Amino acid sequence: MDRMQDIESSDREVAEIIKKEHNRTEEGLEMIPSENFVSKAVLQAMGSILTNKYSEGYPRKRYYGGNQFIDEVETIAIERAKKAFGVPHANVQPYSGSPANLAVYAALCRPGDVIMGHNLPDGGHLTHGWKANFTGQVYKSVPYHVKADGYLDLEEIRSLAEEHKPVLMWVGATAYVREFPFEEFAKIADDVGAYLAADIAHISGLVIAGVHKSPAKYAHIITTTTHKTMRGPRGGMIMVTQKGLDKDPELATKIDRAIFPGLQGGPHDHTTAGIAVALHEALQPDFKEYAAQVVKNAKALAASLMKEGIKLVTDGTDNHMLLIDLTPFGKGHGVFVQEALDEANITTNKNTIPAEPLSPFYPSGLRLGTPALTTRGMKEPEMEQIGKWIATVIRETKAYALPASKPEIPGYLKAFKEGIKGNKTVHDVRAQVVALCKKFPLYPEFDILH
Ligand code: DSN
Repeated sequence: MDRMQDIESSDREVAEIIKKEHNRTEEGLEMIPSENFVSKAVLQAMGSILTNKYSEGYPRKRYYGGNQFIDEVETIAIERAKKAFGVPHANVQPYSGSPANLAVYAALCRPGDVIMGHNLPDGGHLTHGWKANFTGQVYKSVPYHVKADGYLDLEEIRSLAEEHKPVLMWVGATAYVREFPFEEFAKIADDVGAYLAADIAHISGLVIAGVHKSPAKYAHIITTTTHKTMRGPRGGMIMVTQKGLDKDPELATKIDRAIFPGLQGGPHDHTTAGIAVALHEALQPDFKEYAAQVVKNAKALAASLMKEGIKLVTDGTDNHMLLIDLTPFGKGHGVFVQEALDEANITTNKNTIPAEPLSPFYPSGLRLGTPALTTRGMKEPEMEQIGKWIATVIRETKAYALPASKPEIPGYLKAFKEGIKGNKTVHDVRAQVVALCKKFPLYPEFDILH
């Protein structure tokens, strides 16, 4: 596949950057739980001429001519989304997860309405009402939390909902490692008359494959990105469930209008094609195996890390993700570990933990996951080894501690980065990581670049 020939001759600078990123992904372990590697078929759809078209509106109701084939591709994507999630209505036009969530507000809430969502430092998402986000400023946001053990605090959620009577409640998060109790959320939302929106961005691939409970019976609306466990292009979708239509027969129309003309202009038709291809892949039997392996791998990685004495929030995982509690190494230690793992070609992200003792900027945890490694074909034996490497690198950071005085932090981190760059143990891990990655090539046809 000579995907890069033209760009190589026409724009060497950008071609070189893509080549460097390709090398980084081939030779490293991509463990950010919201990332994945798409198939060549999805890449081809994304790189297709469908990027050239304008198609404001919806199938057979467009504001531009020449949309007969765009109608076909959007209709296929919609039908596949409905089948994959068992819902009567799907909108595949949101540019990504955040715009999808904003459309839910635009459809259901007025400025000043009460909304409830999972608190950001407890693992929630910006668009679920965080104070620095538009949704925390325009609506009256009442955040709910997880308990000290890392599990959702359903008692608190019920009591806040009864007290504040939200118009809209979110269930879903970006750093929650246990199964979402959709049924319990639905009981609370129904009791207070709220709409329940399930943001399943992280777990949508697991839901399609049946390895995580589906919210379709419990929520009124489901939003998702398409590029995490679903393994499609970067994009978003909003689904309206039968329960949603029973509560409000106009709900599908409200959602569609909120996306267009409410928030967006022309949909990205090449992305729509990529989403259609990814949904087709996700509906195949081998995707079930893939998703089941993602979870098995996460559990194997959790076991390996815990055997090495590393503390995990909730002592394990039900899904694709793990959250390491680094407080035994010091508050804010996630900063050091993310950097040290980068040096070992293991890509993760620092993250807050429940009852975070410091801040989202200097968090005390590390978030990691298995979707991308599983796409490469790695299984339990590799997870056990990777757990040992991660624990080794974490231990190499134990002499470092964030200075109590904030102005001293940047200088200290600079010195740390230099120190870790020269660390022999971390470099030994990197050499072993590269050797492992060579056994699981990703896009070998891109060798044209080398
Ligand atoms: N950035 C996403 C994640 O990493 O979970 C959330 O939007």
